[in-house]
Amino acid sequence: MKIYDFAIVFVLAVIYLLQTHQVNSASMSTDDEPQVYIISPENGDEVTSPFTVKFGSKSVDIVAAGVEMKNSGHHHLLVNQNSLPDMNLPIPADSNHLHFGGGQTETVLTLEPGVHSLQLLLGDFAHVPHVPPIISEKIIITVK
Ligand SMILES: [Cu+2]
Repeated sequence: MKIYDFAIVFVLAVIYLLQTHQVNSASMSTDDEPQVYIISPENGDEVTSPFTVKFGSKSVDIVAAGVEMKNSGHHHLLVNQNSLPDMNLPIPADSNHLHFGGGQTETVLTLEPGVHSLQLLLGDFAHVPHVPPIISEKIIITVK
């Protein structure tokens, strides 16, 4: 009888541990993962220059460049890039790699009429992408 009771407790404990583990891993992969995304314009939008680009973020703090803080960074907007910059080096600074080192969460862009791509990449205090990189979906817009 005692062995039987022990077996039931053991089985219940295993079921409890399995359920707890499943709940934890599910919440980690969805809610806690740092993310950046372009709020507007939306993929496929037609816009007129100049237009505002709004940056969104989740589970990461947006701070100014030079501020060394855990789980933080500043936005970089990649304009018309078919390949990503070297993830081990500071993100280049040019007209196709725009830095928002003041911790800005939006900008006003002027682009030539035509089709353009926009993508956000977060950089740390030294402008280096995180490991793993925190990068948005790439959106395609048309400037009229
Ligand atoms: Cu930067």
